[in-house]
Amino acid sequence: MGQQFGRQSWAEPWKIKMVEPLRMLTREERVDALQEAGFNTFLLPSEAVYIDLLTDSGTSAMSDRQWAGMMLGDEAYAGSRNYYRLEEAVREHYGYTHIVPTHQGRGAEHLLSQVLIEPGQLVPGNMYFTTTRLHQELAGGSFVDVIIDEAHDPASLHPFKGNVDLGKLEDLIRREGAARVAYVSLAGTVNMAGGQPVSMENVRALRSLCDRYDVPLYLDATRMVENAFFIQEREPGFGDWSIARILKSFCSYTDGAWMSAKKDNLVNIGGWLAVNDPAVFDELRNLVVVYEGLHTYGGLAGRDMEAMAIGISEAVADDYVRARIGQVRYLGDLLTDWGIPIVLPIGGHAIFLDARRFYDHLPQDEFPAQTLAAELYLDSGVRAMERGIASAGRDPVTGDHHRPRLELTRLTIPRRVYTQAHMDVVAESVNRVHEVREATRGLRMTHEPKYLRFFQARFERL
Ligand code: PM9
Repeated sequence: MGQQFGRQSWAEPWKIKMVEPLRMLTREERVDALQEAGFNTFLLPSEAVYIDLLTDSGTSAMSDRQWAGMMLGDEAYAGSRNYYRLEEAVREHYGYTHIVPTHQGRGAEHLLSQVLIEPGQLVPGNMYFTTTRLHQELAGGSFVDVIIDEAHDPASLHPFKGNVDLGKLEDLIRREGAARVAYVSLAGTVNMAGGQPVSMENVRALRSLCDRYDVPLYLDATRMVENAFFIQEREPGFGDWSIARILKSFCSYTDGAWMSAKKDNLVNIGGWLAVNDPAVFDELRNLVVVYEGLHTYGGLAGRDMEAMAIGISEAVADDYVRARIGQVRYLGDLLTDWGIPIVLPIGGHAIFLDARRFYDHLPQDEFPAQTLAAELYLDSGVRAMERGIASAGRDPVTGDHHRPRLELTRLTIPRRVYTQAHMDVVAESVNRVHEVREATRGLRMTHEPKYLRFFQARFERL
């Protein structure tokens, strides 16, 4: 009893109004389904999955307000009122002047890369992301990693492992010349590092450095709300700031942002680009009509933009963000207590299992993280995602595998979808797979697509 004093639990600031039944296949059925899917969890039909932790992208539960908003869709081809609502919501919460809707994040990445990058230019950033880097490369650019070294160490407890190493960036600019740098590509939080945040101090210093060399600074705002939570929690001086205030203040140091609204903005589909420079906006607004749709819908229905506008303001509520990250931590704390190796500190959207330490007998070429995702599915029907050598792809110049230091399997928590009891079931499954780890064999890739191979690659058991 005594231990209960001083304890302060979080609870979701919502209750459940509608449910979707889940079904669990038998082990024999799962063996067949995984074989059919070539040991790639992306190729499993969702009906063969019990608890789906593949991604937090487009998998959120919308609120009753968002569903009501869907009925207010203005499906006019041009000038839908929902576009103006979206514009207003982005201006209010992210603070940028000009907004272009896109069908999802990579649509925005495509347009921004085409507009900002000249062939041969460099794009330094705080760790690569799969689709972001590919669009930078397709536009003729080369990504250069300038994140702090601690980000590549799963055990480092640095509170802001997403920070840019300003020394590395300045050396690059001096060595190559500022004209060769298209822009700095900053993500908050950093997905591939384990959902790790960037501090306000770092973005401020980055802004001054970029100003000194006249280099633009653009933000991947996909999980920036979650980044704001870590600033509030960890950075001196921000404890009594609201998430909304931190978010807007952070964005004010950047020239613009791209967004996969399928994450922080709590919708099943959607994205946007937002910039302050009218000349860049003009080019983006012109290009969007080629690839996405008219500049007032960008590939979305009016109802999608309405749901997004509502999601943007729901997502910055302090109690929502606290419960969101509280749930991720609940799962991570269970696993840590049981001695399972995960990326620390626990990040914003997922628990990243450290597959290198989990399967320390498997070399990286035998895809330990892919193997772990497959084993978890076999054990319990829980679906996870590989974030290691398969996701990293190949160097476009040498053709060799990129070999990231981080070889991770991601248990990604959709927003407002699963309960604490689901987290218990997931943790128990990870523990069972961990107990038999020494007898587990790795995988061999049998089919390798050219772009973003992790989505559609096939594997077989060695
Ligand atoms: N992220 C994820 O599961 C979706 C598919 S995996 C490629 O983590 C960032 C930081 C992302 C992201 C997608 C995108 C692309 C950009 N930046 O999926 O095109 O995490 O909406 O966004 C996924 P879209």
